[in-house]
Amino acid sequence: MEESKVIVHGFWASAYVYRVIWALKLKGVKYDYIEEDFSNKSQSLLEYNPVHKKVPVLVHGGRPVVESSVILEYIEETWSDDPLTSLLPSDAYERSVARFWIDFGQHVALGGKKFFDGNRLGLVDLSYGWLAHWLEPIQELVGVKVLEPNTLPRLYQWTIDFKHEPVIKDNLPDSKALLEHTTRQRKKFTSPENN
Ligand SMILES: N[C@@H](CCC(=O)N[C@@H](CS)C(=O)NCC(=O)O)C(=O)O
Repeated sequence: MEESKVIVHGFWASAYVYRVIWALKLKGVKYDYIEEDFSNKSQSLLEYNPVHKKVPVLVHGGRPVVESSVILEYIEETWSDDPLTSLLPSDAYERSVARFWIDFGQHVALGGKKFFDGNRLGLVDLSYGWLAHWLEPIQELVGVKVLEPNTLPRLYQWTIDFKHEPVIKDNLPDSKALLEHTTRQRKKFTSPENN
């Protein structure tokens, strides 16, 4: 195994996987991608992530890293030479604030900034990235819009700015396919066999 080879095991509709893809692209790290079939997971996925058996898995030089938030930190620490591609603030206190928000899970406080850490995308933005694309099909399916310019203007604007960034725009699953996938998932979870 080549020491620096990077492989991502993913699934096309997974927002967790896209976090990792966006971080690698922002860092300019080349990687191979392996699409997983959940009904027939690859032997390597089962070996690399025996506890959860989930994607994303990042394999670097033959060693697996699992859990998207852990992978994001690993990417940030491993490809740290160029300060222009850093995804966390340089100041330790600011980093702790960024990590608080990554951990917090739900919030709308962006202050006056375009992205969570100012004008450039960082790990906090990538963590919330699912809101910008994966919430749409959910809203469409349930017929309720929670993220609207008049209800959550800052967060709404953030989703626009986020999806406008080239790395993000070029790396998103197709909206129509995602809606179909979400519809299938909903049917599966609400079918009587699951209750
Ligand atoms: N906490 C995990 C969640 C990953 C996750 O839920 N992955 C889903 C795809 S979105 C998966 O691999 N599902 C396959 C399965 O449940 O069998 C992370 O952040 O990486």
